[in-house]
Amino acid sequence: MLSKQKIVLWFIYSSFLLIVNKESNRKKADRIFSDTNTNRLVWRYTNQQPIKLKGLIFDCGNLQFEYFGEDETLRELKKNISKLFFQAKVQEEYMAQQVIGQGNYALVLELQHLHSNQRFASKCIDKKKVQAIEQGEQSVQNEIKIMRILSPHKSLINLIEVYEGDNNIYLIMDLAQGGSLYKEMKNKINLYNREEIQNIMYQILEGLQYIHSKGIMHRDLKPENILFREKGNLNSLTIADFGLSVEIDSSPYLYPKCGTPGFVAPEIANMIDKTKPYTAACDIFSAGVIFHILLLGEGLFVGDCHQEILKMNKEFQIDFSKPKYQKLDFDAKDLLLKMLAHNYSQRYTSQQCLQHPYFQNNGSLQSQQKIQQFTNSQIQESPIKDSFNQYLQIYNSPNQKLISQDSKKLSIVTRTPLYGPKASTPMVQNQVDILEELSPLSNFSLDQEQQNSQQKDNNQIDFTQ
Ligand SMILES: Nc1ncnc2c1ncn2[C@@H]1O[C@H](COP(=O)(O)OP(=O)(O)O)[C@@H](O)[C@H]1O
Ligand SMILES: *[C@@H]1O[C@H](CO)[C@@H](O)[C@H](O)[C@H]1NC(C)=O
Ligand SMILES: *[C@@H]1O[C@H](CO)[C@@H](O)[C@H](O)[C@H]1NC(C)=O
Ligand SMILES: *[C@@H]1O[C@H](CO)[C@@H](O)[C@H](O)[C@H]1NC(C)=O
Ligand SMILES: CC(=O)N[C@H]1CO[C@H](CO)[C@@H](O)[C@@H]1O
Repeated sequence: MLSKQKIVLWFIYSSFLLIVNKESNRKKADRIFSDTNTNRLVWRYTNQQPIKLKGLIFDCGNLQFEYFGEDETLRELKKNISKLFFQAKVQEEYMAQQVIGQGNYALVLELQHLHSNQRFASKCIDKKKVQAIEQGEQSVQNEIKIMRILSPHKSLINLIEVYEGDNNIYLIMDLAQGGSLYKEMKNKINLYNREEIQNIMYQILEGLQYIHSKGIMHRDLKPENILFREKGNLNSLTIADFGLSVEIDSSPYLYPKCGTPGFVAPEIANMIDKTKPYTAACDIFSAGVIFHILLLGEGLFVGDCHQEILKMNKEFQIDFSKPKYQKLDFDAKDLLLKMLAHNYSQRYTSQQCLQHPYFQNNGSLQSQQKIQQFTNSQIQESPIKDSFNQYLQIYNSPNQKLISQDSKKLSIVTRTPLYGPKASTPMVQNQVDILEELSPLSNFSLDQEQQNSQQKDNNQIDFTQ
């Protein structure tokens, strides 16, 4: 019985792969936005508690599969094909808990997985809002594609699966419960000590090494996009937000000139020919700016507004002979300069950075295993604490992202601040407009169609039409 079922499953799985391959020759595998309701997987559930999987329906062109099986096997199948398909009816698998973040066209929620009770994050992307943005659909498709290439890896926020409802796309991801590096820096009352900086930078560089090894560049590395999996654990760092990530060899890139003022590499900020490829070295520059903030408590380019910061950024107004840099120890300064090299071909790679004496020095690898509390840092109040906070205040005022199709200038697209003064977390139930598809599951029942199909024999495939 079981082996027969395995054979049938194998058959379904191979058919999926066949269809996907055929589809990708003809069209994109995931036809999101356009032609909704096709190419989606609809799972069927039992109506007993706890709810179990009992089958699936898959529409593709004029083929329709219907399959019934055991929960355990279907779970395995679900995992196997979650990288290939958009699924329907997110509310049957997840229950919304609370809002944890917000972007211009996406709301990030904490979800509870009904099957495992595990917590996840979901980026809920409003399809209509995305469609109104230049190349918006393409950008969402790209984000999903990149996350699928990269997942799973410990240094990154992984994409688990994707759902599509009538109004939203749901990217189900690992939940980072420790907030962002940005938030962490804002709450910090003194500068980081050497060990903390080594820890943070080592993990960022490890993440980048992996991303770059997959032929991808992040392009928007900054403290807001560095998250911690666990509260109070500096060693649980992960890289998030692949919204601007692209494949390095896919030039001309989607949004060729993009990044954040103060973090964007000079070769991107000053780019004239938007069809010209650039390299993963742009991420090293941004990581170098983060390193700079951690070491000195202020940004590399300090200005009164984003326009001013961007101008300094483009003109590369840096003077490493300033007294503040003399205070740095040799290794730290050396690594900093190698990461911030103006000429991208002279910038260190992530691999070179990880092997730099700065990390070999004083047991940095050992310290990675150690769990550190953010709060009880040993070092004394720093005299440059004020500049640390000053930088963060400037930086806090409107959070902006650069996206420009025009190669002559970098236009700034303003986004909702991610970490403004935090309003009390809105209850999910009140976000009806955005969350109509993801209401807390209080009321699950099988619809008529499902009840009818329940009578059918198990282990069967229907090809209709
Ligand atoms: N996996 C996650 N776990 C916890 N919080 C997250 C997660 N993903 C995003 N967030 C929160 O939501 C915010 C917005 O998400 P992000 O992916 O950066 O969206 P956008 O690209 O619109 O800025 C993040 O800054 C972070 O605070
Ligand atoms: C899932 O994938 C694994 C590895 O490719 C395979 O061994 C297994 O049989 C698959 N299971 C199902 C139910 O498709
Ligand atoms: C950048 O560095 C490379 C390698 O060292 C060198 O060949 C190139 O001329 C440099 N470019 C500029 C603009 O200095
Ligand atoms: C279940 O749904 C019905 C209608 O959709 C509603 O009237 C009822 O209050 C719901 N019950 C619960 C427990 O939420
Ligand atoms: C492992 C190691 O070498 N630890 C040393 C790090 O540096 C401090 C002083 O800065 C020493 O006290 C530790 O022994």
